[in-house]
Amino acid sequence: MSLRTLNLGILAHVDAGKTSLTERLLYAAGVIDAVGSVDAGTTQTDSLALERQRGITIRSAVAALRIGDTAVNIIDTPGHPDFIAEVDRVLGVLDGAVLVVSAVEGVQPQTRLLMRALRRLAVPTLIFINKIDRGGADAGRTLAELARRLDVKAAPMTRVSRPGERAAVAEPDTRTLADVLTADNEALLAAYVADESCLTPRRLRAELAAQTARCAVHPVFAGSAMTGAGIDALMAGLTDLLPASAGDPAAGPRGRIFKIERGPAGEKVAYVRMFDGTLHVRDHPTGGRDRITALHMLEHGDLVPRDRVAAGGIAALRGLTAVHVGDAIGAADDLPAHHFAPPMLEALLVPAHHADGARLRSALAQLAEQDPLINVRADENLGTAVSLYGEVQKEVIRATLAAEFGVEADFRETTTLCVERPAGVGEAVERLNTPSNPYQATIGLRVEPAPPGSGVQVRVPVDYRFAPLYVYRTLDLFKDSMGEYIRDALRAGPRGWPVTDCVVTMTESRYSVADGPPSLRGPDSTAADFRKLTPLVMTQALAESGTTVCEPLARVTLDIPVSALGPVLSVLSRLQSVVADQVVRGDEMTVVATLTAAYAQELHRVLPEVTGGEGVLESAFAGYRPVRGALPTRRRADSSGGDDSH
Ligand SMILES: Nc1nc2c(ncn2[C@@H]2O[C@H](COP(=O)(O)OP(=O)(O)OP(=O)(O)O)[C@@H](O)[C@H]2O)c(=O)[nH]1
Ligand SMILES: [Mg+2]
Repeated sequence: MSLRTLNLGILAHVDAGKTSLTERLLYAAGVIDAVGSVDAGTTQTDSLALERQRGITIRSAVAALRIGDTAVNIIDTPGHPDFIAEVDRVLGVLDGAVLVVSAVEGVQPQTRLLMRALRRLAVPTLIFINKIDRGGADAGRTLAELARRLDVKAAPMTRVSRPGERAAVAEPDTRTLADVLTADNEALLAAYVADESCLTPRRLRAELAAQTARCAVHPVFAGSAMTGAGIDALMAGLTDLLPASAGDPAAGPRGRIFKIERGPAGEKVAYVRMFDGTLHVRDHPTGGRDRITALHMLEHGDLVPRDRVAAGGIAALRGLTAVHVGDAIGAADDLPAHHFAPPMLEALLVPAHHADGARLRSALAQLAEQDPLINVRADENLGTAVSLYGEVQKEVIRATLAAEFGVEADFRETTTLCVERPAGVGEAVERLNTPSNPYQATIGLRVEPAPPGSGVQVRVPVDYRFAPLYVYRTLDLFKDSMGEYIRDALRAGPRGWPVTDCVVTMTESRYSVADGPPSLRGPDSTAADFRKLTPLVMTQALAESGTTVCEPLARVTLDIPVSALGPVLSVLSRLQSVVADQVVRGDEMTVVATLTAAYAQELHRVLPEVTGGEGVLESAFAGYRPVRGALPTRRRADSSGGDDSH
């Protein structure tokens, strides 16, 4: 029997029951003998100590099960908005998803955010209305919310009876299916009108799978992860309605690293999803010197050693010491890097004990492999800045540092993460054997502004005669290394913020050797000369171009009772927001406004107060805008403590 593979993401707002559902599916498929509980800290996928203590998922985790002839890799993701980056990394590796919605809390802002991302990426998605056993559960109301607030075409697959009781059941019921499916399919509608009996259950199911695969429809199941109600129908849906992974095992390897963790001996373990081709133990998949020393695949709850992973599969690879989360294997670079907003906050981390500075930096460097947003700045004197989504993430980082690395550290006050854009063109050069140049290298750099949102582009149009190939071995390696030095140098512009939206071109390059012509004769240039000279030249080029400090903007969508409009508008005006839209629907209304990210935080804080707890806020990144008035300079860590006076 040949197995099909389905890489399935479980996504939802915080506490909707993703981990409990994953656990229930593992149980139903016979992978585990007893259902673990989030509350007791005994589930398969909340395996980190901190996750177990807090009953909240922090990192995405993979589990495997088999339903009939389908091998399912389930990726349980965190629901808290602070950990959205974990979801981001997973989105690009999915064949399908289950979006969980609680029958009690209903559709949340995070649910909308996730659904939009799933639809943007065209990930076929089933919806599971969970917690039908809990008091206050109402599957019908939740279904209506799906249509209204998620704006999706839902195909109800089950009917709930005795909601809100432990004995609640969800039974297959597809009476409305024909209506839903014929709505957008003229041919099917015509056939249906001509002869109702032509829509056999089999034909309906096939049509449903086809419409689900192109995200035209989302089948909606209901049930309870806690009691197991509705789980059979959901499992049947996973295999019949979601498309398995395609891909050619004989093609060139293409894959993506979506998770990195440390193994028991502290070794790096990289999880790859293969799209095409096959990777074997002892392959060098990253082009560098790193080799796969061991390869494990998830089977029936265990990681089993294997000698290869083929298209469609997920494997844990050892030996790839230089990989980062998000890296592509082979030509897999056609994915957008980010599906959600970048973090808009940053805080400085300061060791509680002065002597722990170096240990803190090395611990953070390790965490940064697993979480690329942890931003260990190049300059030691600037301290260690961490990009953040919110307060919970701060607590988690502190607790992880203490528990896993034995380093106590505290966050300084959180600030908005600004960026600097070059204000014009700037050019600088440092030449060999000149008094101002302390290093054995010539480097010229030009920095030019590029369109907002374009990030950093580096060009090194240097030919082999001017690259020290005895140091870098190949011209490509030299160009890659220069790119790295330049990007490093751009991590802090004249005002301390990362420089972005620019093109940097290397305009000159020379090296010296002992027997070279007089002007280039001297001690042999080393990699360190190029690495250390780059930031000096970059600083001069940026001083010439000047930079504009820009702050992140948030676009907020507020759902509020009409009666709260007055107080909400007055808060919005105090927070210098620009109101873009107001729509009234009965006694509810939606207000859309744009404001700086710093104020969006404040709005979040005061919203319950001004709306009697009824307001719901959804906030999205809306680009950067030049800061008006006094320019904020990025804080520097002052490890002697206390003094923040610059
Ligand atoms: N009554 C009832 N409780 C449930 C059900 N599913 C989950 N819960 C409870 O809801 C809480 C959250 O469950 P989790 O499975 O951790 O939710 P999650 O979506 O994984 O949460 P995060 O990963 O932190 O976003 C726990 O207390 C569960 O016991 C359900 O079907 N019925
Ligand atoms: Mg969870």
